[in-house]
Amino acid sequence: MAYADLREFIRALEKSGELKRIPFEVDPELEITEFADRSVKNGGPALLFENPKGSKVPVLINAFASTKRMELALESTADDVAGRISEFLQMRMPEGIIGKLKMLPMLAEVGAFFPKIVNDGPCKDVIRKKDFSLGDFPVLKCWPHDGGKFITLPMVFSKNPDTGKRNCGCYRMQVFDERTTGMHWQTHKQGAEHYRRMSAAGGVKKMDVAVAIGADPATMYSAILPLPPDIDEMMIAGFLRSKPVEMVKCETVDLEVPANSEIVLEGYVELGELRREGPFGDHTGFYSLDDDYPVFHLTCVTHRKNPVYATTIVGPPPMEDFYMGKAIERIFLPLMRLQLPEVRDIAMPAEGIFHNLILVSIRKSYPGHARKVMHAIWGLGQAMFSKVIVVVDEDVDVQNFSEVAWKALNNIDPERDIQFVMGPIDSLDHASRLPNYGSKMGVDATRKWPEEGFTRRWPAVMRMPEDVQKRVDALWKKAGLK
Ligand SMILES: Cc1cc2nc3c(=O)[nH]c(=O)nc-3n(C[C@H](O)[C@H](O)[C@H](O)COP(=O)(O)O)c2cc1C
Ligand SMILES: [Mn+2]
Repeated sequence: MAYADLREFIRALEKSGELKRIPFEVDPELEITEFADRSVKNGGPALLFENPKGSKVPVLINAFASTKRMELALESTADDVAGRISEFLQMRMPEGIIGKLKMLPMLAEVGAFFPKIVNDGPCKDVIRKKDFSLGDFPVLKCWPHDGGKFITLPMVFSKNPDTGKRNCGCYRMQVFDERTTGMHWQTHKQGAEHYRRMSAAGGVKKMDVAVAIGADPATMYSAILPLPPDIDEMMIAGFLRSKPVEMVKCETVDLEVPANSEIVLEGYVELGELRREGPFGDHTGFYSLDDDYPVFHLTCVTHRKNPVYATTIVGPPPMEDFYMGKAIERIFLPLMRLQLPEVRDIAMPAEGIFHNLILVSIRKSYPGHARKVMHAIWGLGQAMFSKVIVVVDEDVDVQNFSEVAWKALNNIDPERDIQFVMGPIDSLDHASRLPNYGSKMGVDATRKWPEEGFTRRWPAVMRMPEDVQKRVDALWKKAGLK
């Protein structure tokens, strides 16, 4: 059964022993970060701060910060979600009337994922068009050198002016004052694309934006998914929760938001207006330096009665976003394999913070195959940011990082097997020669073939035969070894 809202998810976390309530006062300035950081690194629970200093609104953090909690959020393992996606992708119209009839319920299920517009919802419990202030909410100052307080887990809604399609992305927002924030959509993201298109079209000065904070977990999670442009995150959220997301119209802008949202900020981004944003202690584990980004002006705040403020912190890995990203790795594998069936598995180790390192195992079928896969990944949506791609043969378990390091390092002749390319780089990369543009490296750590010019012999990995292992099992005990 899909969670109706964030509260139902909080209750589920609590019932599973995955949530700790903190009843006493804790400061949203730095102290909550220290709590959240320690908890995630010690395998601790999600935290609900019931009495954050300076606000009546409780703070929820680390709600997705473990494999178990991601499973609770998605009501299934990420692998099962991947399995459901594979099933849908393989769905073909069977032959004959009976077969077609059997398909109908499945097709109906697909239709049932589309978001539904409803007239009212809990996010409209309180509507404030005049007397509202971001100061009412316990927005965190996350790290000591941060430029201010940041809303870190928002669902930012905007519309593609050319197609009318909705987008929802998670882009942090620095609080500038009671009614103004930054809008940190990086240049490659859909919010930034909508902004560019509206600016280019001319005629209007403002871009409508609505921000929802806190909703049922599948809807919140959909905001970070690297979906192709114009694919509605709310439809994918409906698929994830097997129930349509109910959307309700905003009061002051031409957009809809999830009806079950805890807090909604309505407003606009003025085209052409930029303001210094940052620094911000980022998910790279380094501060992102300050830079110019668009400005979000609030026109209205709506919220539930007794809202909960959902947030996260990022920092030296692993943090909450690692677990969210790990589920993305699993869920998107079948989609990647649609284009690249030779890919057996992929892994993004925490230390690689997603875009710095991707390990890929392939079934190699022709000369240069590993390089083809690298280029394909560099051409695949947000995987374009992959700074280092290591490609190994299918007998290497990419989830076992020590095996990858061992075999890959043995298999390469560096000068021969490294591929450098230039291209788009993640906005958070602080080492690239220019912002958003720099070099990437592919490592072909597959076994080399004669067709690739390798004519020496290739040795086998040594392994003890099973019968020897079994004999020694018995002798081992006999020797009194443990
Ligand atoms: C906690 C968290 C914070 C994020 N902050 C930002 C951000 O400030 N700016 C940004 O462009 N992407 C940020 N992202 C990544 C985007 O949410 C992600 O790339 C998403 O796929 C963008 O959606 P879009 O393709 O619809 O633009 C963040 C992700 C997470 C998990
Ligand atoms: Mn999107």
